[in-house]
Amino acid sequence: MENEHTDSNIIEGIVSSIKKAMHASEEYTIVSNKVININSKIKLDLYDKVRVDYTTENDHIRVEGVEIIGRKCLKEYRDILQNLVSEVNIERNKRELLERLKKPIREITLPMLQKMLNSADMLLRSFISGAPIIIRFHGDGDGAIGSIALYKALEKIQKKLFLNERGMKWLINKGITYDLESFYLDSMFFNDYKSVEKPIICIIDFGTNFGSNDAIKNINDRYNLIWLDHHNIEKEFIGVSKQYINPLEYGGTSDFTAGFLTGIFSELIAEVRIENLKEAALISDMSVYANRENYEAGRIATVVDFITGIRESTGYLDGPISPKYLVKILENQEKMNSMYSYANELIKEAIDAGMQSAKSYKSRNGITINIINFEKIASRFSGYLLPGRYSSKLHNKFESINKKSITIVVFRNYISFRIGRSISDEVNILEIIKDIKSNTEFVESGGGHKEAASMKIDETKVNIILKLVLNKLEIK
Ligand SMILES: [Mn+2]
Repeated sequence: MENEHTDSNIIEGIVSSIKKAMHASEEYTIVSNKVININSKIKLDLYDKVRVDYTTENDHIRVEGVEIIGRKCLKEYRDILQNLVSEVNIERNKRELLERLKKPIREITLPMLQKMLNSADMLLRSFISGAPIIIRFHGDGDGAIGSIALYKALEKIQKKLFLNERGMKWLINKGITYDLESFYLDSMFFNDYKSVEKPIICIIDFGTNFGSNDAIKNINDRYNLIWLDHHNIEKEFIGVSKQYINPLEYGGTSDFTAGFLTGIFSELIAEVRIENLKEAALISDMSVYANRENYEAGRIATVVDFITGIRESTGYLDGPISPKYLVKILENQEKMNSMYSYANELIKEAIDAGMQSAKSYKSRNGITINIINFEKIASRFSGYLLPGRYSSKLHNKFESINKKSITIVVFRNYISFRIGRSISDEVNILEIIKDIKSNTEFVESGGGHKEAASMKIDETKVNIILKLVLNKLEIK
């Protein structure tokens, strides 16, 4: 029986992905001139050609019947997928992107472009055909903003090509490694699927260190990895491969941040205008390319820093942090205003407190070193302002007094360093960290960029380590 709000439709296409289910009916992705996700009680196999009768009612799709009309339709599948991918038109997106890019970003982007295009094509094929995808982004402003950019791009494609929603997994990564435990969780998720295209793990803004090596070894070629990062590449790190994209490999510096890089990647994938987001990523990570005059981008950076910084236990957030959640907040002016002013207030108070409690040292060549114990400050600000994030903001303040400043923030077993740009070459903090690490037993790990670095230490040895650092900075 027809009712006037219901549309009856038929679609014929090829099964490209299966989500196994123990007791319920399995879920299938069918590609045709559009993509549809359905549940079916009849068991289907990959490359089956099927005819699906469905009705739509207020955007909701209900399957009325499924019939298998062909088997092993490999060639047809390939043609259909190719058509769908062509509809996205990466080439046109690339041309338009290149028209917008200016020096010096353009010079760094050009040599990375081929790798980005290959990755974009790979991601699109898996995305469109329903292969499982996990996107892990670093839980700071830069990483989270990168995830928003990619989310917007994929959402745009979904709206264009899909008849109903396409699920995927977005995970915030608080740590800086892609470890074995994460990999096991990811492969468990993938195990529920059978798909023509490979599952994809996409990593944004973290993981470039030897702690990720074990996971990388385990990935082998069952899964595709797309990796967008801008951290220093340790010699021991084995992850530099086909789809590992890092501006540092192409004459760029970490100022070309991962959120910004993911923004450009997203612009290749879909026609999205995300200038403010890209700029916000630069601001959030204190990049030299940041344009601090861009008020809207500054607001985004502050609010995303705030959201990713507060402890979930404070109850301030009403959902887990995902790009979908972040977009909802960014699009709500009222929420933005209140979070923005609250975050700014906290920053101001915390910075005042830090300036008052800092221990200052002066080197012979005019460098001021300020050491702050973050413990007391942290407890007063509900977990927002992680030590790293805090160091950057506090350091800006110290730099406005003396350009030649070093800010050292200590928080339990963690020390964060910020070095003024004008002195970062002569100071070489990465060398100092490496030295202390190889000459003592007190350093668990350390690294970063030459203007922003950190180390994890044996907490009971913090005073010895600070003394060694001061020594190396020629302060007795
Ligand atoms: Mn970053």
